[in-house]
Amino acid sequence: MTATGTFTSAAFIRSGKVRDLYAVDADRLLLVASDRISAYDVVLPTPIPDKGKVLTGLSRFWFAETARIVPNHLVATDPGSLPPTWAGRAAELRGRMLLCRRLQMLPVEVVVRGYLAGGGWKDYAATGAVSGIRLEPGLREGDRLAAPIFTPSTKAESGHDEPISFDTLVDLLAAPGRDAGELAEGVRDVALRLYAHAAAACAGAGILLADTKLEMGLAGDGTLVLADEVLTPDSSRFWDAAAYAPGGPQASFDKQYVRDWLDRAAWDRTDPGPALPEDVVSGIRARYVEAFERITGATFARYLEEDVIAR
Ligand code: Q0Z
Repeated sequence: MTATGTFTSAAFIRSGKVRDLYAVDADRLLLVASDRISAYDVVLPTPIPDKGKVLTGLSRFWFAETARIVPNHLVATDPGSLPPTWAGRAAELRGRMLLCRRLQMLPVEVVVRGYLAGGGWKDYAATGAVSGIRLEPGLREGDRLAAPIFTPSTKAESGHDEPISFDTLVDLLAAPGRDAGELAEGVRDVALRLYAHAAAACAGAGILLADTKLEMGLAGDGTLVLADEVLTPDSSRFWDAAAYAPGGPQASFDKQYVRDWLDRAAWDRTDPGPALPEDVVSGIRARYVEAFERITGATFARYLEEDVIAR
């Protein structure tokens, strides 16, 4: 029984579809973005090289961009800032890790929509409202909303998140000695300001930010903090402005290439998905890299180089 082995196995908390979470110490967590890709809710057996680094690079970009709007959980990105027990994993972590402050996570998904897509479109089509917000009649799938809307949802352990009204959000945020109404208003205000800032930045890069799912938590002193990954293609819908054609489903900037290939592969969308051929893998990788480069204005090669130099 080595100290290293003991710590490493004790540190693992859980895996999401495409990310892994570890405990570093009492007040810090490590988020590691893998190269796994999911499509139609199934994790495919073929990884996309550098996908985890692209998404981590985008989160890092947005944390820096939005720090004036809301504090965030990011502590460090350099493997050298981890305790010595992690030294053997530095190479695999570089560029894809986020060392974070451990927060008391809010038990909801914080969603903002600027366009009608996905679950928002389904709810509107069925009821004329999304998360209890009644929208003007006659909207089509993919239409831009007159103003972005805050549409929180539950955090489902399995299956899909359910939309909730603002009043239900207040109920879910209730805790002794806390003004849940004020907290919910703070969450909504920060979420709408984050969306407005990011949508404007994306628009300048020819990308429409259709919607985004954020996670927030509370620091020990009660401060609202932005957490998890932010404004990545896995947490947001990015559309190519040049191809925008409302009145039906929009092509996803990053995933359309894999979805189009899967649609032709006659796969029934049950686990396991089919292995991806090499040319499809490189095509998907190129889309992720293009999203990174358009949004950040930096080359992905430069991101990788800068990350080799420990900072
Ligand atoms: C994020 C998740 C992942 C699976 C917990 N700063 C924080 N403080 C407390 N908890 C979290 C965070 Cl980011 C936290 N998740 C989501 C991430 C794999 C699930 F990498 N869970």
